[in-house]
Amino acid sequence: MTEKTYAMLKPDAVAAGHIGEIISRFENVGLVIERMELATLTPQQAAANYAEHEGKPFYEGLVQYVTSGPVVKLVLAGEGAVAITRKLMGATNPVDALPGTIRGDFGLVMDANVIHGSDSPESAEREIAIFFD
Ligand code: IDP
Ligand code: MG
Repeated sequence: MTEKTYAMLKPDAVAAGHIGEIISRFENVGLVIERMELATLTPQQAAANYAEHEGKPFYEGLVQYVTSGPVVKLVLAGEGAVAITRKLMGATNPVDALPGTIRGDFGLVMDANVIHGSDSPESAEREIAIFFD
């Protein structure tokens, strides 16, 4: 069965006008865009997506950030979609993300790190259910 992952261009990427450039990278490697929607997350959706981080010092700021403006929600499909997407994204902190990765090329600070991607097939299934019918 073809693997699916959930990816999301965060508000800083959308505000900066980088939707096309970022989505091209997924298309370039052959991932298929199965679902795509521009929307502003509800606090409930943000909290559900980041439930594992509740209570951490950055949690409140993270929920504020991801609900601060429109995001692009994506379901990407293809062999190894979860790992390939994480590889294209780069390290969580743009300071550590290599040039050529999405966070390395479009991000500067951890507080606005451009993109989210599921970290496992199980997370992907859970996250797709949060964001798509
Ligand atoms: P990931 O997005 O690479 O999977 P996680 O550790 O799951 O990284 O963290 C989720 C998100 O929380 C990050 O993408 C980032 O937006 C935010 N975040 C994580 N750690 C910090 C931090 O120390 N300061 C500010 N934001 C953070
Ligand atoms: Mg994560």
